[in-house]
Amino acid sequence: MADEVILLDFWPSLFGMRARIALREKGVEFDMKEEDLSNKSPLLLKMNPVHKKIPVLIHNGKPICEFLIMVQYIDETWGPESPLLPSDPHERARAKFWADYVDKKIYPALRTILLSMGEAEEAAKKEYIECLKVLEGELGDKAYFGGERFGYVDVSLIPFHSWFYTSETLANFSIREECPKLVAWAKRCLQRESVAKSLPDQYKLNDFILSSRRSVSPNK
Ligand SMILES: N[C@@H](CCC(=O)N[C@@H](CS)C(=O)NCC(=O)O)C(=O)O
Repeated sequence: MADEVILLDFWPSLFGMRARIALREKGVEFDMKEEDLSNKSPLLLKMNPVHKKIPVLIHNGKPICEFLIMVQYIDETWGPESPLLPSDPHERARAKFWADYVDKKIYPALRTILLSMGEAEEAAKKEYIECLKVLEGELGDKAYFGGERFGYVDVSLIPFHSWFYTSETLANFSIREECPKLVAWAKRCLQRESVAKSLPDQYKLNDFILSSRRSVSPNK
């Protein structure tokens, strides 16, 4: 019997995009079920009763939650010929370190840029650019973070590309000027079908973010 693979997702979600990319890199066919996060479905509440968050991967009826855990599961279950995590333990630890850096540093700075104004926004913008530069230093002259092969750190970071336009216009800076190598890397990633198919249009996303932002913060 063929595998049944369902992804509970929400189109603007950075974490959802990561899951889509990882599955597509492995050539896994899946059914993407769009969630309304203001009115979560009984299936989401049943499959992720602890965090109640997307993405949730449901493989033959069994849920896998939290992206880091999910990507390891995907890597171990499908497409051994195209691994996302390195097989060498030290290289694997290094990839996890940088993906963790993206979650701990880039994600919170981006959220602050989107939700705040004035000094807090300025500080977050500075932090965001500094952290992107640190990542650019780690990338160096390599094609991808892991070298020649697209992998875990690339999957974790590339969804931020679809939010670049909004963060640049809100905080008034140019990522191209600040981090040219990172922009070239993003262009390379976007040539991959797995990425191009999984990232939403940046202008559609911008409209969505601005309207959500107005409902969260009436001053903006
Ligand atoms: N740590 C989680 C984060 C997932 C996450 O933050 N999901 C958000 C959408 S981007 C969500 O479902 N939010 C709904 C909520 O918090 O109620 C992961 O790695 O998968």
